[in-house]
Amino acid sequence: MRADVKLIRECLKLYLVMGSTNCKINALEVVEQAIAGGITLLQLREKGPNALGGKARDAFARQVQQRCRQHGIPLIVNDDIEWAAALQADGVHIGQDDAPLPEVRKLLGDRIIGVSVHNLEEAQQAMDQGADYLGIGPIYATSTKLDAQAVQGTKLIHTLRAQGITIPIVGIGGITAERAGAVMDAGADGVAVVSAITMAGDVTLAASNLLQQVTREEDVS
Ligand code: TZP
Ligand code: MG
Repeated sequence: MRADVKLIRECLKLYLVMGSTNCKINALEVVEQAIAGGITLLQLREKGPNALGGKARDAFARQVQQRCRQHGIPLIVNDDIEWAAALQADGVHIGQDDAPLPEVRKLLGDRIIGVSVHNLEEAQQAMDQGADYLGIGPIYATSTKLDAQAVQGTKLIHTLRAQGITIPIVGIGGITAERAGAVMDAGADGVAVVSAITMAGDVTLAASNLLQQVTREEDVS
């Protein structure tokens, strides 16, 4: 059975995207400390120079998965659909240059499929094809993804909501605790971050500060 939309919205609140090369300290320690701080979803994005490959990548993923499972946090794999299937990950996140969504759906069945989109047409298509959520970014300047597209602020999220894109949305790119509120106010269900958590001096505190910002409204209502 496909994951419930409400559940996906909950999971997207504080979405940690990370790989071993994004961390200052041991990556598994980052995972543990981020979980302690309250992350709600984790994407393994093991790419770029010095990224792990082969057996080392598998072993790392299994260790991350074990920690996620222990705490009921779904694990999403970036790009690599076969790897996601082999790991029995909870889902995959694909970009516009990856395999087409209908093909990915065939391979992964009911697992979570997130799609990066950069305009209304891409968003509409992903929604029509049954994406579970949309990733929008970079919202702010980022030095984590070197080939990121132009910074777009929160405008596209506002536009997508105004144009009837109703499925869950997560913003990504340069998001910090100070900026998270603006992303939520634009209509996102959550924020996806790399460096604000992985490079923090206190990973647990950084995650819990972010979580506080994305659950702000719930506290007052
Ligand atoms: N996609 C768009 S921006 C980005 C990705 C993977 C990197 C975000 O990293 P950071 O450190 O949160 O700016
Ligand atoms: Mg990709």
